[in-house]
Amino acid sequence: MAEHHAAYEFMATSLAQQDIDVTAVKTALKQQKIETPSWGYANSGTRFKAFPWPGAATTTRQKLDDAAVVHKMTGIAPSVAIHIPWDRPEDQDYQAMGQYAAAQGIAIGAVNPNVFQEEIYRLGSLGNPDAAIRAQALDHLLECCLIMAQVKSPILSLWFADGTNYAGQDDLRSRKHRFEEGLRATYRYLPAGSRMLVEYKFFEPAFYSTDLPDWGTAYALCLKLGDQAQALVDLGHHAQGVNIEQIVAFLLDEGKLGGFHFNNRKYADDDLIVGSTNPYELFLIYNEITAASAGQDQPARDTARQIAYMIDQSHNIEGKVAPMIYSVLNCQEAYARSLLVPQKRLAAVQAEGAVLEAHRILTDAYRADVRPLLSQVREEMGVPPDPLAAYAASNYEAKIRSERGTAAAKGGYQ
Ligand code: PSV
Ligand code: MN
Repeated sequence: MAEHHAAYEFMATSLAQQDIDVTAVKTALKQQKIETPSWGYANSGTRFKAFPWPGAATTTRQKLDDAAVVHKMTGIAPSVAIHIPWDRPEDQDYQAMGQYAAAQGIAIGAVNPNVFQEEIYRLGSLGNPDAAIRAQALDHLLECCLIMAQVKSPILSLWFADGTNYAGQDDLRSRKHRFEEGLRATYRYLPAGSRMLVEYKFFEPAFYSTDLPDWGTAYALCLKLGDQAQALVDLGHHAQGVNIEQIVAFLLDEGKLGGFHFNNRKYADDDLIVGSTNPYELFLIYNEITAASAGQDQPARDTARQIAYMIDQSHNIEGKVAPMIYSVLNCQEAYARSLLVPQKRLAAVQAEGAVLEAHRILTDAYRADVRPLLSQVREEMGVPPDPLAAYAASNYEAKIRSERGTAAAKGGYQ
C-alpha cells in the first residue's frame, strides 16, 4: 500500500510538471462507467464446446449478484445489460428485476432483444422474406420497448443475425427495405428520452451477406431514423486491419456514436477480455473520445458524454467474474492513459506538421504506467486498490461454487 502511495506522489509531481491537472484526471476517472453483460456471467463458449464453469450463474438474479460484485470491486461498473428472452423472468415481473438489481447496488442498463435463436429465424428476423415472421420479430422488439420502461432502461441495443449464406438466396435491396421498415416501426415505440443503438457486424452467422454489415450502413439507417438512433461499435465486428478509432472519430463528429461493445479479438469475433490482444487500439479509441470531450466542438462533446460503454464478452475457459473485472480494469487503464495526452500541446505540434513529435506525444501517454494513479483513485473511491487481488481473496468463487454447483453448459454441436 505504502509503495503505491510513493509511486503515486512521484507520478503526480511529474504530471503537474507537464501541466496536467491531476485532480481533473482523478475526477474524470471517478466518473467513468462501464456496463457489464448479464450473458458474460453464464456458461458460454464456442460452437465446438462450452466448458461449464463451477458456480457460473444460471438465473438472472445470480447474474445480477455477480455484476454487483464486479461493481463492488471496481466502483465503475454500476449497470448490467440484459438479453431478452435469456433474462425474461418466469413471472414476467420486470419491475421486481429492476428492484432486485437496485437492492444489490446496481441498475439494469441496455435491453438487448434476441431475434436470432428461434426456429422461425432461419432466414432472418426483420429481413426475413416472410411477412408473418417479420411481424413476430417486430413484436419482440416492441415487447423490449415495454420492458425498457419497466426496468427504467435508457437503451434498446439492437443486433441482428440477419443475412444470407449464398449469392442469389435473397434480394439484397428488398432485405434493406424490410429492415428499414422494421427499424422505423421499432423507433416509433421507443420510450421518451431513450435511445436505440444499432450494432453492425460484417459476418457471422451469415457468411455471404449480412444485412447490417458495417458502420456506414448503421450510420445511414440511424440518420434516416432520427436523433434517438445511434450506431454501436462492437470491437470484434470489423474485418482485420480496420481502423476502428477513425470510425469512432467520424461517428462522434456526426453525433451518431451511441455506444460500444468492448471485447478483444485476434482473428474474428473472439469475445475475449477487453484489451487482452490489442490494448493500444483501446487506448486510441479512448483518446478520440477524451479529445472530443475536452474539445471546443459542442456536438462532438455532447455525443461523447452520452456514450454507453458496455462490455460484450463471452468466456469459455477463464471463469466469469474475474475476467469481467479484468476487462473493466483494462478499460480504466486505457481511459487513464488517454487523460494523460496533453491535447493542447498535441494540437500545436500537429498544426506544425511535426509528424514524429506528434506521434511521440501520443505514444508517451500510452506508455505511462498508470497503475499507481489508479490505485490512488480506487482508494479515494473506497474500493480495493487491487480489485483482482481483492476478488481472489474474497472467497466469492468458493461461495458460488458451493451454493450453485456446476450447471450443464449448452453449446458445441449438441
Ligand atoms: C453478436 O455477435 C453480439 O455482439 C451482439 O451484441 C449480441 O447481443 C451479443 O453478441 C451476444 O450474442
Ligand atoms: Mn456485441
